[in-house]
Amino acid sequence: MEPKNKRNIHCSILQELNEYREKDFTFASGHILGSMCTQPHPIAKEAYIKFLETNTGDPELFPGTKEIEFKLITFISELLNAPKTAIGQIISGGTEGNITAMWLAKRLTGKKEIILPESAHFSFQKIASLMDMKLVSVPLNEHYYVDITKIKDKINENTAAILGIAGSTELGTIDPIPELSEICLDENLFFHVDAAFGGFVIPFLKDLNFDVPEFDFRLKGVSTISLDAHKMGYSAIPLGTIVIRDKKWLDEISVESHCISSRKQAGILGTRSGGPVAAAYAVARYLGRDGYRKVVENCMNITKYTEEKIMEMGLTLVTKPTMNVLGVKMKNVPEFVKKLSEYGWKVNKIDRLSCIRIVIMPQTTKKIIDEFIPVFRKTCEEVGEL
Ligand code: 0PR
Repeated sequence: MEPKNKRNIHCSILQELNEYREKDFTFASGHILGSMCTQPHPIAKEAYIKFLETNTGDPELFPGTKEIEFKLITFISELLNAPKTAIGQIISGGTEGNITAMWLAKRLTGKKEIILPESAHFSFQKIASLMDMKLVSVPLNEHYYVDITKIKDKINENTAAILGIAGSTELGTIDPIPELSEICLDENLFFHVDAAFGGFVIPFLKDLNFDVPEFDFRLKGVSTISLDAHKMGYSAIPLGTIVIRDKKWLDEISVESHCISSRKQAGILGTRSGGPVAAAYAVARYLGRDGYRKVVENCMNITKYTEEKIMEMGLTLVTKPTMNVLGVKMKNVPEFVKKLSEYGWKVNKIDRLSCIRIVIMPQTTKKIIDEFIPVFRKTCEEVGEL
């Protein structure tokens, strides 16, 4: 039993935490409509708490957690059709995925230039700064994915890697990964696919017969793929993964570890919570491929519905949605977003494209969209968008 004075402190701390939490937006309200993260599936929450104290950085203490990690990596590797030679790593998310891939590319090639689409996630700017690498940007075509005809001109003797994006941050578009893979095979270049968002979408769009390109290890030129369970994997933050085509490459980003049970430690992080690992594994076990397919099908149906409602209003999209991301053109993005926020709804600003981003995540229902659309219209009228 807690002593009485401690019980009072306990209550007042929880009260204080509640007050802070009330300032936050919640996924449960449905009013977060621009984020690429999600309300975790209920089983994720149970699993997370159960594994709160575990550390996947110390497998001697937590061999059970390590086994779960292995099973999660196996699930992801199968999803990506990884070869037997491949190895997966649990990481914190898409930023670490990109950093790890470029670290590997730099170590394997000894070179420093990254050829990347204009739509690359801003984590590449961190990479340039952290690892003293040079970003060589390639423009997009009219469909808002990389203009494949502009890639070859950029390749030179300093090229360390090419990046392809399978589900862009801004619009959810997919670069021509098969063509990029061919170029990388021909030129013997390292090819990283950033599927942080799209990795849990594209395989299921394929199952649902959507016309989307191949993006995984069946393409022989693909070297690494990163994919986040805390985005469309319906799980809790932080949980990303990176799968590497050849396990031997891991030596390039491993160090000797003298004070923990495993001889070597690979990658960036040391101590890592097993909570998110258990959460992502529980969701993957619970949903399986069929469950994820249904989630994606539902998100795509609601995306279509939202698109229709937006078009009926007389607004235009930047491009037809490839996946569950909509870019809606606005004349004055900051003013619109500010006003909408005052009404309690959140979408994201994409200044570069003069649009707002709406992402239809697993918790977004048709009912939420029906509540949102009248507020959206009113806001547009008030700020002069309509
Ligand atoms: N690669 C791609 C294609 C991404 O879209 C993102 C994040 C990353 C890498 C980096 O992932 P981490 O943030 O997990 O390291 N894209 C989202 C974005 O910038 C991240 C995000 C998620 C932002 C939820 C806001 C939010 O509420 O929009």
